[in-house]
Amino acid sequence: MNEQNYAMRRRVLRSLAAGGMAAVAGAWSHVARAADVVTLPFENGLRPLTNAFPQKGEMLLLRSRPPLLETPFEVFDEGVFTPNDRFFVRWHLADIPTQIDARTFRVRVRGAVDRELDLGLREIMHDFERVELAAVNQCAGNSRGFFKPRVAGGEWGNGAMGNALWTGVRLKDILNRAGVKAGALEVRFNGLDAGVVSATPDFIKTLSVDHARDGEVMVAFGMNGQPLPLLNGFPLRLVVPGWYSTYWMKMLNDIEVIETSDRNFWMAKAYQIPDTPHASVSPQEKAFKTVAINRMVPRSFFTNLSNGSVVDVAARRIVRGIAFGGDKGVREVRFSSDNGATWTTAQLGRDVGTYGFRRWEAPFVPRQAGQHTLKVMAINTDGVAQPTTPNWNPGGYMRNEVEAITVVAA
Ligand SMILES: Nc1nc2c(c(=O)[nH]1)N[C@H]1C(S)=C(S)[C@@H](COP(=O)(O)O)O[C@H]1N2
Ligand SMILES: [Mo]
Repeated sequence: MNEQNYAMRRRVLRSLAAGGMAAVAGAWSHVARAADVVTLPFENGLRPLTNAFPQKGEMLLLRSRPPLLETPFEVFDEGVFTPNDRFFVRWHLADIPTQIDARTFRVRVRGAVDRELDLGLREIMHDFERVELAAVNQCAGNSRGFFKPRVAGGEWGNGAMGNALWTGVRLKDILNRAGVKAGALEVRFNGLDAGVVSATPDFIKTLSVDHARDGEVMVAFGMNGQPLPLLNGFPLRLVVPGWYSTYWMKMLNDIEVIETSDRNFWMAKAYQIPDTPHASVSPQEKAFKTVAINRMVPRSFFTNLSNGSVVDVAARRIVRGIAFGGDKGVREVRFSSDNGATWTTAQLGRDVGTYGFRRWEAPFVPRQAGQHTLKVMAINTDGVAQPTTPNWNPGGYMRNEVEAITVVAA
């Protein structure tokens, strides 16, 4: 462990152990006053920028209650770690604690275990080996706004994702202390949030016992060297590397080992994808087999140029962006400056870990004045490449087609 990491860990530890409350003034139920707006490039893409949410800087506002906040895309050009105060926010249920006392917070481990556990934050932080991992947290519906035909659900641009250095303990170690009974099938996770009316199904997600014990799934209390922002799940959240963030339970306070296959609404009805390549069906298709959404797929983006950017004709410039491999690392990023006719291999930046963002860059010389369509494609270490055509499904999930932008050389 290097010194910087060590200092970071101690900071996280101190601020949590000092009994710091995630003191959050006021509620966010009122609509934030729009200082400015951003227009995402699809129908109904107008988004107010807001600064009104606790521990958050300027964000795109999709909804106030429950909060859906998108990261303005230029933030991703600043580095491979997404700052906590610009990290996207998504909640399903509107009853979210606005303050949590770190001294009294408990997480229970129960169900098909030899010993039920009731752990405070201090025990989580001191009794288990600490681990650290960079991983992309991406909403399954990231980029849903680009779906054509349009689908129901939060119309995100590309900013419902972020990469953080997560600090925490292995879920496996916690489960081992409880002793998972033979015959246990799955582990269910619940957080402190609830629906406003009791008819709303509580947000609960489940992983298989094997996945929960793979040694990578983490109960995290640190995010980029700080305690988690309240809206990102203070004080504890699940980190499920390589899987869509619907499984990354925030404000995690209940871990239940079960001997059956969970049929709760959020596992069996919501977050279902077609069991087809790229989770894709034609919009006319009605009868198809579905499965619960699971592993992420590779993606890549431009961060220093966007649609309509003006570049100097005949001048060499560096085009850059970010990529991630989904459930694997990034093997290669390819860049095209002629709308996909020819491709070159981009140079990759520092590897911060299999599941994190990876910077890429490539030189670009616009030889003629006028429009140039640029494309970028990531290929992961399994050899899975981004598709060149968009997928479609009624949930608006798992978009990962090759991104294209058109810039103007003048
Ligand atoms: N307790 C709780 N955890 C949750 C959710 C939620 O509604 N409640 N939403 C999930 C979904 S769908 C997403 S996209 C991520 C968003 O994580 P973030 O808000 O930290 O970016 O949280 C996940 N964990
Ligand atoms: Mo999500």
